[in-house]
Amino acid sequence: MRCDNKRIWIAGVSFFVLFGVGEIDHPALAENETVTIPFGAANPNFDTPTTDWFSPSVLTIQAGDTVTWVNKDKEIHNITSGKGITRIQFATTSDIGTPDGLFSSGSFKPGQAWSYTFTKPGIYHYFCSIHPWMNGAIVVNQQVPKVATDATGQPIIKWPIEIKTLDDLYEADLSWEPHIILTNEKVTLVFNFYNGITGRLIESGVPYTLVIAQNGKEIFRTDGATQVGGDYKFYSFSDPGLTTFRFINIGGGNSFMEFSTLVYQNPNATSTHIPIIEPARNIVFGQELIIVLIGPPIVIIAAMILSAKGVFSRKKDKTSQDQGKRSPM
Ligand SMILES: [Cu+2]
Repeated sequence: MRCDNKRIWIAGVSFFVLFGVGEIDHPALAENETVTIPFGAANPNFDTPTTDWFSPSVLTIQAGDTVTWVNKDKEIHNITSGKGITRIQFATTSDIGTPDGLFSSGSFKPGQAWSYTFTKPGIYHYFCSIHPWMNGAIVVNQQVPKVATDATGQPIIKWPIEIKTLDDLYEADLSWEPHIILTNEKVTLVFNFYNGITGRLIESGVPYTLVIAQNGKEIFRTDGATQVGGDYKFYSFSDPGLTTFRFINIGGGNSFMEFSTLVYQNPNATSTHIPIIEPARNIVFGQELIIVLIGPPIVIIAAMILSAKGVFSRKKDKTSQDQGKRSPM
């Protein structure tokens, strides 16, 4: 029954891999932000008491958040999506700005407010069409959830994730840290391979190929082999989106399994940041064991020899110096 469920589940995930997911809404996590229209915003002259037409003039939010503009000026204003003009342009040209038709508040009086919910990531410019020098922008980032999610946006409740190959020959437990994957952050992917029938950890090396695909495109591929059951890889994503970890050629055959999740835009990373992509580093257990077993004794013996020599030579020097001091007497 467990296998059947998994088949259905993998089929479901594959559906989303093939056809993609639309917007993933997390309305429960949506927040409200406020932009103030300050006193003096209606005055285009340089003696106006305000320096900002909107406060803040650039607001960064997450998809799903609602922005409320509060009119604290003494005049009527509106919020119109599109690009306005500068005060210089206002004085020298007949240009009155270019609405893009995405949203428009209509006029609202002093003390009144108007709200708009941004559902899609992007940069939204807006202005007041009555006073077109009043420009502002809302930067909408993709929402980062509080818990890791699978490809459908459902929270991943149980770690590690258990997945099986379609032919039932292998089973894997898969985990990664940190659980919520953000761009430009090092992710450690950890996995163990089990016999799909007996459920026992396969301690002999199991070869595999790990393919990471994002938004339908392969972005990383590496060959590896488990050591004492498991292996791990490091990776850093440069782009957000639907991401699939796919293990193929497991055991040198046609067995494969995959898991899809979502990678989110890192709100703290700049777009110029260069991602670190670390290639595979296998745990070479035999070698590490040798280092652990033989390393410390060699170091201890070496230290003993050196210190013994050091003490001996210093004592010898001291003796000869003492002798030298004594001889004139
Ligand atoms: Cu205005």
